[in-house]
Amino acid sequence: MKIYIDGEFHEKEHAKVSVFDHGLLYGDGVFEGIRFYNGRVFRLEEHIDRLYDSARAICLDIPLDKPALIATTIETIRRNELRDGYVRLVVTRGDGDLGLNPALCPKATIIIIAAKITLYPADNYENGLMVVTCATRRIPHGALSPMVKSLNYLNNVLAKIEAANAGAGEGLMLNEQGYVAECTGDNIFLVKRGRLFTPPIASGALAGVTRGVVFEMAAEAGIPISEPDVTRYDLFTADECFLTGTAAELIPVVTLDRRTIGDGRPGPITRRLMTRFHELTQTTGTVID
Ligand code: PXG
Repeated sequence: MKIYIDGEFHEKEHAKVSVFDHGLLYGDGVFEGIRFYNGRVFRLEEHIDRLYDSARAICLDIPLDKPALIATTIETIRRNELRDGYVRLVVTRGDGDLGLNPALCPKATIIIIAAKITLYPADNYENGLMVVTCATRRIPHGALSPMVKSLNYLNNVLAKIEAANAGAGEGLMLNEQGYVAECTGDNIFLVKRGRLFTPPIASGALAGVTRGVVFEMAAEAGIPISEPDVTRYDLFTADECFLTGTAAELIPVVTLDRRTIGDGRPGPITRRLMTRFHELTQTTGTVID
């Protein structure tokens, strides 16, 4: 395994950063998770754009420009001789001292890891996932923008623990007002009477790249899609429900808080979008070699 850190490639056992890196000390940094399929990186530029937006929002200068970071990401995948997998980009505030002042960190650290990905079990795609509502709320805009894909994932981690303790595959996170925001690492959609709905970004949902692909697929298929405030009532009474994310792709949800959604089976619109998504991942994206 060849891991990129600040201009050099290291074997896994030598790929290390300082204990004074503010990514470790304060969760001060941003990241992206990107998939590549069949020798092509899926939606690479959208992920890179989101990474630079996340960095801008936390006053972090990424010491490479976008074309250079794109080239380095592709080079990392190439050096690992992978055609299908997952690439993680991490940009931390860099090496500093024990104070939280980021001005004492002269240069951001860039880390790129390309790896194979462990997926949700196939059964979840065929028969659907169980989701439970978590007591842990999504971070409010006034504390840290939920738009920023930052290294502060502790509230999502705690929500994930709640979901796992309840025996569920994912946890639903509400915002401070009690509206549905998203899951711990995925966006959420519902289908009602042939229409698609997903919470607005203002709800606290991350502007997921996969979420954006669903909007494109819905337009292409002539399925109406909108972003109203969503409540648990809307999910309990939905015909279909699914999650979207780079890791999960599109995955059907069949129960929320152990209550059956629709007929308890992955629905026809969900299945149709899953099929189209797989076509897109296999045939589009930035070619690796
Ligand atoms: N919400 C949150 C909070 C996320 O972290 C998504 C939604 C979906 O966004 P994308 O752009 O991926 O469609 C995410 C993304 C992991 C992992 O290792 C998590 C994500 C992406 C890749 C890997 O758990 N989260």
